[in-house]
Amino acid sequence: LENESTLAIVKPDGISGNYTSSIRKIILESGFSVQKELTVHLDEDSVRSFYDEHSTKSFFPSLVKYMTSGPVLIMVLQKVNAIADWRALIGPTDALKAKVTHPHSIRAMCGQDLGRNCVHGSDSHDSAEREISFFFTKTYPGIEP
Ligand code: YYY
Ligand code: MG
Repeated sequence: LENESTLAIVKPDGISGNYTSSIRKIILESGFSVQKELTVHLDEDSVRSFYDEHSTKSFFPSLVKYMTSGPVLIMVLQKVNAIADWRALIGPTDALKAKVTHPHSIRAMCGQDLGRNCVHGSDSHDSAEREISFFFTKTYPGIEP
């Protein structure tokens, strides 16, 4: 069993709703270490590029608007099985459904609905690698790696 890294984001509603410390507590109590973190107000081009896989979906404009509506906290989390375990902790995409089916999940705690679900988690090993390098490289503007 080897350590694995995944990308977590506390989205704008998570920050503005003051859920950051609760989320960080859950992260640490669940055995993750926070390898890297940065708080940044993403611009539209960054969000479009980060969520490129969804660029043709009808919800894309609202996703871009939401993700640029305020600062986000971006973290690299590490533990054994980090990718699947973080996805399990955050719960299903639709926070309204999460409140019913996964009431102890992070999205149930701080999300509002399908779009505004307060946290992100990489969904696979390939996504985790892409997403971590997206933010934590010298090419991302304004970030000191
Ligand atoms: O990986 P996850 O965040 O759980 O969901 P995705 O299907 O990758 O969608 C990314 C993001 O887009 C989701 O967190 C909320 C938003 N979204 C939406 O607003 N409406 C949808 N029907 C699906 C996703
Ligand atoms: Mg996804």
